[in-house]
Amino acid sequence: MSGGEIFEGIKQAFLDFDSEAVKSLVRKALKSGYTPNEIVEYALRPAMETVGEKFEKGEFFLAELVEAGDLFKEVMDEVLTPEIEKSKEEVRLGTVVLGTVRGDLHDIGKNIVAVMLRVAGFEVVDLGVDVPPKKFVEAVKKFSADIVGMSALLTTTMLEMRNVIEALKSAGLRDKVKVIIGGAAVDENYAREIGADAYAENAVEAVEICKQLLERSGP
Ligand code: HCB
Repeated sequence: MSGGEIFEGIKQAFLDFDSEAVKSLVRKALKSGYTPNEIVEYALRPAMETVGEKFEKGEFFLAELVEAGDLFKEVMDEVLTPEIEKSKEEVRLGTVVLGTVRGDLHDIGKNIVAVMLRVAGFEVVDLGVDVPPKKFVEAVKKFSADIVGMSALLTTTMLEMRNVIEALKSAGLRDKVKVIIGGAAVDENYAREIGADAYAENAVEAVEICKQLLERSGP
């Protein structure tokens, strides 16, 4: 089976909500040498995008969105996260305060970013979902964070990212922390527009960018 065939197989099994087939194919992909990130980016995330499109077209309903979320989490918890954790770096980089912004309950992507950052050596303070600006600010102070990472998947909640940046400014913290944003609702232009330091397309990019941001804020 080629990479393309394995990824297509995973995607199809995912859209059939066949969890055993998904997990077995994901294990097969790992054995064939694909990284957890490649499996997320080329199979699982595209499957989620198709679920979203079907939801938009009225072919899937909220029940399928929930089921897709649960299935993704099951594959992460049982197969991919343990695999990612095998490559944990014994270094201590900076502290990242991470959360999904107020009004938004999507946390799958944010959780992947958290795992990847921890494995790379970052201390991650995960504030969870539906996080108001005040909580980001408090956590930055309490943990002397180097970086704030925000996630948003809704066009309505992405607006909250600007509020968090404004709250950091009001608390006099904006020049002490770097800000990175991500999630399906946002992009590079939006990051620039709201005054974030960076946008990351995926979890691997988020780790690389956080390392660069630390270098830029270095002594
Ligand atoms: Co949700 N939902 N949903 N949903 N959902 C989306 C996001 C839509 C795009 C689907 C669609 O219509 N096409 C849509 C939003 C449309 C819009 O705003 N324009 C939508 C909607 C409408 C809704 C509800 C309003 C539905 C309703 O109730 N009628 C509702 C809102 C609830 C709320 O948040 N207040 C809702 C609910 C749900 C759940 C709860 C059922 C479930 C989430 C479960 C969970 O997360 N625990 C869900 C799901 C699963 C989705 C889709 C299908 C998948 C999201 C996902 O997990 N993707 C999504 C469709 C889509 O995304 N295209 C759909 C996979 C992850 C791995 O990708 O992009 O999150 P990611 O993360 C990447 C990347 O962005 C980056 O790294 C990750 C790894 O590569 N990254 C960061 C992420 N965060 C980062 C932060 C950083 O600092 C840096 C990088």
